[in-house]
Amino acid sequence: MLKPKILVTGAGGQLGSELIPALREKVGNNNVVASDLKELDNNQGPTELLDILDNNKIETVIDKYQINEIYHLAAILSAEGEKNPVRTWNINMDGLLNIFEISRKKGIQKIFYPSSIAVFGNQTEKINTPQNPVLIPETVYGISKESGENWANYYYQKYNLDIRSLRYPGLIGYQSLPGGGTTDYAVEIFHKAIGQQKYTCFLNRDTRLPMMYMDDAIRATLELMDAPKENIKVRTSYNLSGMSFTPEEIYLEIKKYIPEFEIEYKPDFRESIARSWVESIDDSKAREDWGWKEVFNLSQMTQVMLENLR
Ligand code: NAD
Ligand code: AKB
Repeated sequence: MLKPKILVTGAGGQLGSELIPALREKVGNNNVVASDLKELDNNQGPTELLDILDNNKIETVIDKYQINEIYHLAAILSAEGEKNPVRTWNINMDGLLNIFEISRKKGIQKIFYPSSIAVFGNQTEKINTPQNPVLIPETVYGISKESGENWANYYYQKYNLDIRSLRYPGLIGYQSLPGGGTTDYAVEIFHKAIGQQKYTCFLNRDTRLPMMYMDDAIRATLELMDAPKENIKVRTSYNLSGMSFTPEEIYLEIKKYIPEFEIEYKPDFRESIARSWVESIDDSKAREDWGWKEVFNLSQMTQVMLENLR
């Protein structure tokens, strides 16, 4: 096995901003190239301006740094994606196929592809959703993630390309802001609780969604990527579970620390996206195959978020 030389696409987003330091801590600053469409405010290691639709530039960057692992994070998320479905499809799908095809040709050793609970739809079992349920997603983002999972499986079966994937729940962390998703409310609510002490929520009070604290998500990613190849039995994408809660439940948890905090509910188009997803996830395959176990529940996460944001 070569020493990892990692390229991260979409590195300036909510996940990338926290994954980059974790990867650099693990393999060394200079062995992780952070790339994005936008300029990155990052001087701990190499950075590149990289549009994932630009094949030539992807190849140039891979050659320049002798990349052998890719974390392909760049995508348009659920809510933002609905504003321009065709553009979302192009970025999410053409970008992904560019990465898979170039990786195959250049012999990249490992690829991480983040999928999402957005692959689930109204016909999916809502409670304790199994690994292989009916997948008929309602958003273009969900359609692209579900198709991406099948492409990942295809490239593994046909070319033995070692692509590993997680269906992340909504991610919540204090170091970065979310970028156009339906679960964004669960980050915004902390910022508003500390700032204005009042929050207008775009989901209904009782809309329950799977969520995960960022530290758990980063650890899951690193553990999946470190697992021996023969342990990775799911080549579409692993179900992954942390916690599940409603807007009212997280509000009441925050209110324990900030009693004057108030919330009102004004659901918009994101409510129907959230309702099409599921409430809780059965991630027993991830637990069996590579030993996944979450650490953070709602009360632990709330405490850490408030401590750090203050
Ligand atoms: P984000 O929207 O915060 O960041 C995405 C990044 O991609 C942005 O920095 C953006 O500039 C970049 N980007 C967009 N178009 C690009 C292009 N053409 N070329 C290069 N870069 C481009 O998203 P995130 O929350 O950091 O998510 C990262 C990945 O994780 C995505 O694939 C997303 O689907 C997945 N995911 C995230 C969550 C979550 O809750 N954050 C949950 C499930 C899955
Ligand atoms: C979104 O809400 O779109 C993302 C996700 C769950 O994929 N946070």
